Amino acid sequence: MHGSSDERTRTGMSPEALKRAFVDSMFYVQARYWEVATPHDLYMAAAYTVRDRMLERWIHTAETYRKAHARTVCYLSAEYLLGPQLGNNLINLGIVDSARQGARDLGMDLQEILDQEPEPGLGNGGLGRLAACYLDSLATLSIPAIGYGIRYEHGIFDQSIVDGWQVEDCDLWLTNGNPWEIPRPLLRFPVRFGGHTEPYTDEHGRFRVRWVPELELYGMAYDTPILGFGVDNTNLLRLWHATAGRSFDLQAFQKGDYYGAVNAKVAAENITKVLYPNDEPEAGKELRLKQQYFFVSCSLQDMMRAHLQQAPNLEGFHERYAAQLNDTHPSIAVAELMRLCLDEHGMDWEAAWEITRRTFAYTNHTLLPEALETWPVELFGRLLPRHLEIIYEINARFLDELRMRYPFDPERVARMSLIEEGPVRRVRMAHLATVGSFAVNGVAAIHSELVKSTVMRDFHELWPEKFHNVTNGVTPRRFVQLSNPELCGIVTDLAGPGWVRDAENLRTLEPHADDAAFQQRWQAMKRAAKERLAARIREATGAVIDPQSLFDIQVKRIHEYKRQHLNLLHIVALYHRIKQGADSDPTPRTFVFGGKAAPGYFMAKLIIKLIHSVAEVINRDPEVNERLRVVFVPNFNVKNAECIYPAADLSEQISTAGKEASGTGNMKFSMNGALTIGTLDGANVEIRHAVGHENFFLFGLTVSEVERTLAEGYCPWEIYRGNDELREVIDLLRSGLFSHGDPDLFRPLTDSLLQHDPYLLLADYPAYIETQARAGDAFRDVAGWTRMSILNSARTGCFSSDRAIREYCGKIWRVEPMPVSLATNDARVS
Ligand code: Z57
Repeated sequence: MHGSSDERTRTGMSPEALKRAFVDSMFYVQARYWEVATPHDLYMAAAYTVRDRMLERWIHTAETYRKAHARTVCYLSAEYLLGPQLGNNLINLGIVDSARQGARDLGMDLQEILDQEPEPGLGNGGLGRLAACYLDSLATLSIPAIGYGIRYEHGIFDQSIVDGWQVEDCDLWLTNGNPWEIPRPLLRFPVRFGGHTEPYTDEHGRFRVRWVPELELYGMAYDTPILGFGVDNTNLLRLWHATAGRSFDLQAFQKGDYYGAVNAKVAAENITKVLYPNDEPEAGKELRLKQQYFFVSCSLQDMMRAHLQQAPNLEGFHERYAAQLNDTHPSIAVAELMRLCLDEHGMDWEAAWEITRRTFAYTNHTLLPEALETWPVELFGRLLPRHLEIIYEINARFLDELRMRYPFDPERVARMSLIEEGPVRRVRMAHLATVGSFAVNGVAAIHSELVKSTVMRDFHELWPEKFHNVTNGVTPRRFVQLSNPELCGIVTDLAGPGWVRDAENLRTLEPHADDAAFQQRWQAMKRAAKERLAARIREATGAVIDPQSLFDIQVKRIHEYKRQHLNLLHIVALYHRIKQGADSDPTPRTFVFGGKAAPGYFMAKLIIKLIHSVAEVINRDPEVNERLRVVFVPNFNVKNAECIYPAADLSEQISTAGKEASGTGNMKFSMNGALTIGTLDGANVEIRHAVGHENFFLFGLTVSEVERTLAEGYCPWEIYRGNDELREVIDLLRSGLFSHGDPDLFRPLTDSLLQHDPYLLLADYPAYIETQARAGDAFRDVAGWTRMSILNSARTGCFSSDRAIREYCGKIWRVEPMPVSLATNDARVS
């Protein structure tokens, strides 16, 4: 009802209204009464209270978009690393204070309630978290958008540490119920696998193909509302859950093979069981391809259904939708949209291809050759015979074009083919995505240039206008406002609350960088965050760290190219100097590590063991541990991350130049006032440019120097021989000092460094050590450091995901905001 006061509205936002709704939810949703309610019950009641307020916005948003036939962005991603929802939803609704007050009135602590929430970890690392930041910004910018993905029953594994080794435990995020999702049992689409194809002639005498699948299952939708910040727009995240069909296995059922059918049912439901835990994937897992096709097919069918509710045919499909492929994981969509148009909707090839090519855009997130997805033709054809045919046809037409264009260059034509020829023929998914899209983008300026000059070079020469850059971004709602309340308070006092929507307003900090009183407030902010992290680390590991020391932090997936072991070489060098009584960096430091290793990645797991082994020796040694501490935060996830970024003084972004596509943790750190020690890689380049070269600790080879070094026959052994300290450090690792006398434990790591060193740690070692020393010195100049810290926050507003989404909207999607206002909503219930 218009004009109804907040007190009378069922979904009011005052502490009184929230309390009443909370008590109601406790009773009617949780079916609990006060005396027996567990902390988890309190969380659930709070979540349902908040959800009610989201639902009215969500329904109104859906109605507004539908009535306007709004052009809609569909973000297709196999991963969404959302992190806990309750705190973020309170922020985006603007009711944190109300909720805190309401909780207090009822004798509860809001933080304790927030801590109850398990983390929806439906992603591995950067790519999945990026998708989550983009959902936040799409809603905040009032862009009609749907996120499509997979409702994994088990997200990324929980990491625990036993004797210094990573142990994986199954993630159980759904076991206590998920209050944020709405199951849609009636919103189901069939998805087929296997079998064969048959030609036939349709009623118009046209040649057609029929796919006779072996297996049919269903995808069922689970919907999660995604609030915008400070707007009423609330978008949809639709995740698909696999269930068996009624006659689960056509073959088995006809034969009356009941147990065979039961097996098929189990196999069907396995598709959405678990997230593959590799950040840069190992290839060739059949179930992984099934997952990809499964969610893509459901999503495209859903888009078509919605489109055909409002349009007579599919002609305008690409005007209604822009579908973004988040890496190649959903790139089978190109073949699936063709199949749906051709086989299910009777279109001819040219019309289907026109729609397909104008619907998709593709984001590349890596140049690592081992991470570029390809599928063996044999496996592909067995699972998706019709799609393989379609891909062959796309390829045949594409290669004809290429031969016309490059008649004397058959090698180029072979390089560009969708099929890699060789002992095992493979489908190249990046080529499929590029040929089937109207735009291709990289995720940082340097990365986009490398995409054009290396992996996609031939394609860039053919279609230069197709290639773009959109530098990644991160949401300031979660990674500043929610994670760092003190910083939020400082900026809000200067700039007003609007900066959270317009992060460029962080610039209002800049004129205060040298103001003594302001610097004190800034230091108090850092200090509070460091104390929170210290308390959490103590709780999680028992380790005691000193908030006065320089917090030098590297948190990210463990990978050789990210060079956590370069960081370790520096730590061991500092240790070695102290033990030798040599003059050494007098700045007390706490080195913090965190990150998961892919379960099958031996070297990454050995790096985790080495971190713990070095920590054990250093932290126990009274001669050293006043100046150095080393800790590993187990189970790095969004929840832990929120506590870590604000506490950092120094952010380690030390990948080999050319290997990290962008990085996004680098942005979260510098927004929170950490200085970066980093290479000219990924978004580091742009961060350094934005904050000013004098406020960034740069070291290391550039991309072209890396290339040259490798081309000239890089010999790490010679660097080892020529650098006394480096040699002593590596010899210490090989001495058994860090492995209870076992000289072999870390041999795979040291051997790799001395023999090949593919990520050039030794080449970058001297510069890294020297730059670390400068950082240590700079930290002792408190005013100077504080100034640099303030300038890092002040100048990194451009790394807001709002900026990134604006660029996608303008350059790639050509979609406009459609603001939604609840004030005009008649459906609101009193
Ligand atoms: C992933 O997290 C990233 C790339 C991949 O190819 C896969 Br698979 C997973 C990361 C990059 O490594 C980061 O550099 C980048 O910031 C992030 O994706 C988001 O673009």
